Amino acid sequence: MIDKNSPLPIYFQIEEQIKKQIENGEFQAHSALPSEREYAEQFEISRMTVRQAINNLVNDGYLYRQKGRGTFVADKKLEQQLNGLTSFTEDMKARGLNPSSRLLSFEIIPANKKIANELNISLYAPVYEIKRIRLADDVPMALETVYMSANLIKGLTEEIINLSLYQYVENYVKLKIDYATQTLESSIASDLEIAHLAIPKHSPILFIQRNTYLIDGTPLEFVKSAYRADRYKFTITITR
Ligand code: 16G
Repeated sequence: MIDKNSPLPIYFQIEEQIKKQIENGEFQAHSALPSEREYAEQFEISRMTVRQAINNLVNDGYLYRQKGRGTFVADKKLEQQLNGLTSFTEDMKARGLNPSSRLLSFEIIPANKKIANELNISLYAPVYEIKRIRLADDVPMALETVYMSANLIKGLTEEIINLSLYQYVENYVKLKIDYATQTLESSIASDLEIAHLAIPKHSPILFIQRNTYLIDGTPLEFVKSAYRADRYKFTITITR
């Protein structure tokens, strides 16, 4: 399975083979990977080469290491299309996963300069600040902070937030959500994110900001989210 005459480097060939074995289910999530020594003996290559392949797969999130125990197969990342304006609830349901939220805080606060600007409301106008952990099949995926004008969306309750914000806005307040602008940046998890997302210290996260607008151009929400980089990848279709 390793072709020593191929122009492809051997570590790359090993990487591709392990990826294939993960994708076709031969290697199940959380099962132990054969040791470096076993790979080295099987393919008659140096342990250094095996280590390079395994390091790359750890860095790419296919494998994870546990001190003193070895290397294991990671959970597959959730692939999220960035082509449509969907809610967390819709995204998870579309995958057959059960969405849920853990509410960290829910307050009405006066808008500071930044929030007033993002929501196009006056300084100190009342806004909801909603901090939630979003979970898929009870696994924490993201920590989300939503800001929404309390004058625009009336009657928000904890029960509603624990279900779906978009559903409430569309089906009960009867406002039409139209489009959003979104930015994605890489970052390192804060202490709060480490604690709530159950990830190791210094973990990378995907930091997303979304500004969502109604059909008449009114800003509906300003959202800051930290997604687990080990569980998420985003794809987008581009045309020309
Ligand atoms: C997604 C959106 C967030 C929105 C939420 C509504 C991103 C980055 N964020 O998490 O802006 O508030 O969905 O979800 O995609 P809900 O309807 O399930 O409450």
